[in-house]
Amino acid sequence: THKFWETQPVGQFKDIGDTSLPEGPIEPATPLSEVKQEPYNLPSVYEWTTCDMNSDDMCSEVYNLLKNNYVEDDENMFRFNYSKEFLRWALRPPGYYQSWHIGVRAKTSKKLVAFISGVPARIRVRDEVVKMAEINFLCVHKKLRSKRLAPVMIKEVTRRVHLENIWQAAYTAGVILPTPITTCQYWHRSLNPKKLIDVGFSRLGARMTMSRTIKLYKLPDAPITPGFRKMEPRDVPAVTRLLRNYLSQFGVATDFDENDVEHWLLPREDVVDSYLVESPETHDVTDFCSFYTLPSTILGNPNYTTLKAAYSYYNVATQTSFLQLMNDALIVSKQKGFDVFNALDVMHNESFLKELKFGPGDGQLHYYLYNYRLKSALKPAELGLVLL
Ligand code: NHW
Ligand code: EN5
Repeated sequence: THKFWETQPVGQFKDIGDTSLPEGPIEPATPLSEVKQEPYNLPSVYEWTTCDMNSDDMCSEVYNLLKNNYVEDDENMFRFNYSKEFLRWALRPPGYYQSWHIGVRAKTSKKLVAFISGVPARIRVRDEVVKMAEINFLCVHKKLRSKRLAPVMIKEVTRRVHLENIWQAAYTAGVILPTPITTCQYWHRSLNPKKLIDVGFSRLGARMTMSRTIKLYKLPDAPITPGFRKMEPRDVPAVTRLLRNYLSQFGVATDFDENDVEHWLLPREDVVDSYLVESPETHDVTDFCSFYTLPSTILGNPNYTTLKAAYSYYNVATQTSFLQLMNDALIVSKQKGFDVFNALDVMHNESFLKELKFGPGDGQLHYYLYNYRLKSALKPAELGLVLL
């Protein structure tokens, strides 16, 4: 039933619960000379292209493919609309490989019809830090679906990752594949309830009026915590220490160094926002929160075209309560014009979701590792990794 995935070095459904299998790589690394040197064959009407995300034209082509063909919710009411600046950020972290930004074109028209990408990352699994690729933005044009193009693209990105002597990968999907390391729930906090209801993102609760609903979700105009401010370049060392210490408690987590923190967490307008609490007494950085900007196109609504969503990224509370810290994140995101604040039940997020009036969504996010077996699945709260 998974003709492709059954052939891949991933945890298989039949092996779930088999404690005799060891934790770690499923297949050993091979000498680079044994990695296939030529690209996989595509159906003859298509050709491979490497996408130079530094080029405005290439970046626009990828942007437009995704804008029109990427992930939708189960009722096809919303479609992710990652911005060009977001894609540039997501695809060019420290040490990125242009060869991992892989497009497929129609030979005759040269139109970009499919895309898949990888970026390098260090991910810690238990006690071991593993060099991996984070695979994202797999997309095949709507008119070319179900032709088995995706397996060829996955094999090609795998080959190019292997050429850099990297043998593991991490990825997420809304669909169940063999086999998740954990399954997370999406939660949503309304910031602009009237619009969310008007566009069908949420519904008026039972025995609720619009004005009661608006009142329910009202937030203060400015953050409450003394010393709460935007992160700046000078904060990179302190934020890195805070985050590394926090993430060390999770079974699977990203291993951020200062370069990573500078790239992934320094604020970039309309891409990523980071705030911290600087103690007014000691000037220590004691708490941190961040979120990224990912709008969705609202499909077929006469009054609105885009839903502005913030997604919880990495958060650490040591002196401020998690509740107050994330309430301040909600306050600043509301001030920035977001309609909704989304979060997964990863890390310690459970501790604030219900109290801050998040509600569970209809979507789940499954996390996967390629060529790395875990003895057993994790709880979402044991995961210290957020993919974009
Ligand atoms: S998840 C978002 C994926 N993209 C979308 O959902 C966009 C809308 N959908 C599409 O564009 C984040 C197409 O439906 C896609 C499939 C392209 C999804 N992951 O070509 P066929 C990511 O980007 C399997 C993995 O006929 P299609 C993460 C499916 O199970 N596999 O289908 C990406 C079946 O295999 P099976 C997926 O609908 C991670 C086969 O594809 C999948 O025209 C990639 C059917 O192919 C998904 N999301 O195109 C893996 N969706 O065995 C990275 C379907 O069941 C692995 N399939 O027969 C690591 C690689 C690096 C390793 C390095 C050491
Ligand atoms: C990852 N890099 O289904 C890419 N989103 O709940 C792949 N639902 O927005 C990941 N269906 O529940 C793909 N409103 C997986 C996600 C795909 C997108 C997706 C879900 C996540 C979503 C919304 C809208 C549903 C529209 C109809 C939803 C309810 C909100 C409500 C607010 C008030 C309190 C209760 C909840």
